[in-house]
Amino acid sequence: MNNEVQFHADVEIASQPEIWRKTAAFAPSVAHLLPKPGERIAVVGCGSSWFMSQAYASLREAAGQGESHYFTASEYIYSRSYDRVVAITRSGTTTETIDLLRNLKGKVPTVVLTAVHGSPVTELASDSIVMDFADEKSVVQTRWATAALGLLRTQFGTDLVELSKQAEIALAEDLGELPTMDEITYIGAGWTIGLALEAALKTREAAQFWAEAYPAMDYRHGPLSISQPGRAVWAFGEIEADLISDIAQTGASFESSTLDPMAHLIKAQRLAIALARGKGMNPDYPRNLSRSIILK
Ligand code: F1P
Repeated sequence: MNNEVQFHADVEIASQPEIWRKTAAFAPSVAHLLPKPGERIAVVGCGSSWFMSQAYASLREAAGQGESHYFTASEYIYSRSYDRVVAITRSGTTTETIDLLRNLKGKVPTVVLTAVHGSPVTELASDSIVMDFADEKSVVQTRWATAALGLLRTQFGTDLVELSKQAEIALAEDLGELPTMDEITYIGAGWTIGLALEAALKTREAAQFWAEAYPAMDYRHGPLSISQPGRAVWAFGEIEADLISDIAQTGASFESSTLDPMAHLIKAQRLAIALARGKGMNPDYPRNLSRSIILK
């Protein structure tokens, strides 16, 4: 037992096994609202919701379910045509996502994943999936992001109840020397690039900590120069042996896991909070950031 302050983020991160089980139970009730196999889709969001969009789009295309593009909501390409657009937004009030859904209304079928009943996006989207049980108090998203991606992963046969056991393992793992690093480069391939980007965003938001993220094979094309002793490279998913040995030659620490990458992300979330705690920061309320970016 320790006397550390418990942040909302601590509680929300620790609740992920339970939230993933709830998501598994909820998924069949909304499966008919998700894109059908063969549809050409775009997936959109901002911040963490954008990175989950990227992960989902990559998984869906790799699963052979159809061409799947991803955009941060402000960069949607209107000249392209899609059978359906999926929007992810915890708050349902993010300006760029609202603007996009307003522009698409009546032109393209849209479905929004949000945590808030009656939020503005639910008025604009053709269909809404509301996962209020995954909402959060912390400004920094953790369980929302994994619940949203988890729900979408059920389309490809992922068993979230089974994954919740891996989440428990990630919650119990020792962070070792990771909180003493002065920089972390997160890498991934395919859908785990979205997880790498999300992990780096967590440390920046929660702890103002220097973190970068790249596709694993592109890490050699420059980012490798940042690596040195006292810094770490963190891989989500399998990384080829040659790359691991190139990382070792830099003297950087290397973190990887045999857990499902979404469970491994939990360890990265925990690290972000540990880094914030170590700097005396409150990760629930990062400077210059609010729960939802509402412009104007
Ligand atoms: C997206 C987002 C978060 C970020 C912060 C501000 O929100 O950019 O990723 O951590 O909370 O908003 P949303 O559209 O998912 O509500």
